[in-house]
Amino acid sequence: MKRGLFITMEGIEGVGKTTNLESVYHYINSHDIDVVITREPGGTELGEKIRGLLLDHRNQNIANDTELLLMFAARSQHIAEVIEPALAQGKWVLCDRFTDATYAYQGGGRGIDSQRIAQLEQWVQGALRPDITLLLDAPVAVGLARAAKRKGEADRFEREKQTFFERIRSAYLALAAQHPNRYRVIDAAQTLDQVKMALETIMAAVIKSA
Ligand code: Z5A
Repeated sequence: MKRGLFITMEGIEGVGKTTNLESVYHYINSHDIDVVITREPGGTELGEKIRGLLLDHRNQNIANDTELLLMFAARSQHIAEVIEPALAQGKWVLCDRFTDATYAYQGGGRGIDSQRIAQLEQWVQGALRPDITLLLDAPVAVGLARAAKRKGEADRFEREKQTFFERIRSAYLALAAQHPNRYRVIDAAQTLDQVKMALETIMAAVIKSA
């Protein structure tokens, strides 16, 4: 059986990942492709518990390395329980964030050496890497303004300063430049309809060449 395609969606806070992931999911599904939608940190019962620890703003003293290791602990379970089995069955996997978020947030944002992240990536994932990464890119002020309109308490990451998110955006753009074959960068400052159209154009080409 042909292995499925592993597609990830990335971007800073509030750029529209969750909103657009749904439409990408429906677009792929409408082409008779079996696709699993999931997210990180999380995606499994255990992973969602780890997500709760990571996002809880009351956990103010989480050390940077602890945060990094918790991301990879959740990811390890996610790969074993959800991602690998689906890909092996020929299903496509559409994931809201993956290891590029670790390079961007824990690397760019927190300042952890990317070599250390690469070691964990190798250990936890072996050869598993996304086939396609959709990067929704917008100025930090745009993402934060959109996120601010949502109801509810800000989580531990959302309470960070604008400069934290500027470093993350730069890290994402550097990753896109480093992996031009895998990355598709979409201007997420456009209207929702324009972003949706751009994503559908990209996905049409991906489906055609799959
Ligand atoms: N994290 C990490 O540090 N390291 C890792 O390895 C991983 C994750 C995997 C949780 O992720 C946190 O985990 C995340 C990074 C960290 N923290 N932060 N920040 P998450 O993905 O669940 O959380 P998030 O980035 O905060 O997602 P989000 O805030 O839900 O943003 P979003 O999904 O990109 O945005 P959205 O909810 O789809 O849209 C926000 C609002 O804007 C909403 O009202 C939309 O209707 C509106 N919107 C969206 N697009 C548009 C356009 N084009 N025009 C106008 N309005 C729009």
